[in-house]
Amino acid sequence: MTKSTKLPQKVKGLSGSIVIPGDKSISHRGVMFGSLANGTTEIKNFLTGEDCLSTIDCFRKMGVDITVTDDVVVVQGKGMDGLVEPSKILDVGNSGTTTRLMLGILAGSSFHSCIIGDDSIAKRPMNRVTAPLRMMGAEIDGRKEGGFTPLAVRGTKLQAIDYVSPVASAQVKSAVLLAGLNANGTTSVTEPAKSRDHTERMLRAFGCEVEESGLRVSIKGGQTLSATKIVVPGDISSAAFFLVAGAITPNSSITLKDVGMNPTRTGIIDILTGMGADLIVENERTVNFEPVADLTISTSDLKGIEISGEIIPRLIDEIPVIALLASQASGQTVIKDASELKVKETNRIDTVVNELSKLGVNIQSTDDGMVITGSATPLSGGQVSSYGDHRIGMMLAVASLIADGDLTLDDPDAIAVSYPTFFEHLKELSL
Ligand code: SPQ
Repeated sequence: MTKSTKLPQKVKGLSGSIVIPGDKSISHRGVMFGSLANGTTEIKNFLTGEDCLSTIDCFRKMGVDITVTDDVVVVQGKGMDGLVEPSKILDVGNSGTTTRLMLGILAGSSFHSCIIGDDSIAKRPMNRVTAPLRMMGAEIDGRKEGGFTPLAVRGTKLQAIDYVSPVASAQVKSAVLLAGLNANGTTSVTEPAKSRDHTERMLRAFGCEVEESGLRVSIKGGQTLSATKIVVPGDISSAAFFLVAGAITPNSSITLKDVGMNPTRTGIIDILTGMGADLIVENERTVNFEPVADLTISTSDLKGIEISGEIIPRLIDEIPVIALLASQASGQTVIKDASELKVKETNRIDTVVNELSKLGVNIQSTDDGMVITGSATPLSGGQVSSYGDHRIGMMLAVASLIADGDLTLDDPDAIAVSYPTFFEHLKELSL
């Protein structure tokens, strides 16, 4: 493990183009659904970040033959009843998506399994998933009244539920829908706002019927999945770091290719546009079941904005880098309704406010977000930390491009969770 690294020094500008690596959410789901399908699923442009490799490792432990050749993954599906009891503990590493979606699959399996993760996973609440699964009859045990890893799952026959989720969370929705696939009857989930819908789209690509009506999604139990070919679009959450870098670094114009533009994920595009960024969206197309485009962003004069309500689930993972963006905008940016940030890899309200304050940003935390007062704030150097959170690490690396002093980042390896080639791409674009 690298303890700390010197971040790049202030650059003259950013120029050129990069292809954004595969989407993390879609890569996880490709392996999971491919494992449950009948036949061989091929996944191209798979994200070989550590989180998705954890998913592969867990499904291999349940008897699935999965090969990885560069960024092409081939999954030999076992069918809905074909997973086997793992003789080893399923280690999800740092990945909340692996933990929560897999719980939905394991709850209705015919075997016993145990899940463990790293120190960050041990602090993340799993009761948001285990509670509805228990309503379906699931037998799940864990620390602190069953809500935290390590977790033990005794697979059992499940009953459908009509679940009204208190949070807009794709992980909750997906876990309940996946459990619903194995349950008697039709399972529905209603969310307070729409979360990312990759599960719904991909289940359909695997031949499943998924009904949607407003914020309610339903699935009939007993359906089977048929293997398919998937091309994973670039991850807009990874692209976000370069979108912000291009907007705030003087003398910059960069193109990001093959970026996923699923409307449940494009809140960052709306915010950049609303703040006045010079952003061009080109070559819009659909790859498989997901929209994709090329994005060109150039140095921009930005103004502060309020970010709240239904847009929050559409940009929840981008908030750390949006806070940095806001520090370079004129006026105030207020981020509200984002208390979900507290249960991510770190408490992202605290970690963003701590680290940006160290660099001289005028930023205050609130109960459900933060307030940033910008105006091309000059950033100082110093010692900062990712706290083991990939998105905090990458946000700080983007800050280093415009910082006046040298920045040293503690725990930089966390970045490999979602963007193993991040520093290479940064170097490629730097003038
Ligand atoms: O997988 P993990 O650790 O939960 O990753 C994060 C991230 O920043 O990469 C969140 F910390 O992304 C989640 C995202 O916030 C991935 C995800 C998904 O693939 O379904 C959904 C979102 O979480 P949630 O809790 O809102 O459903």
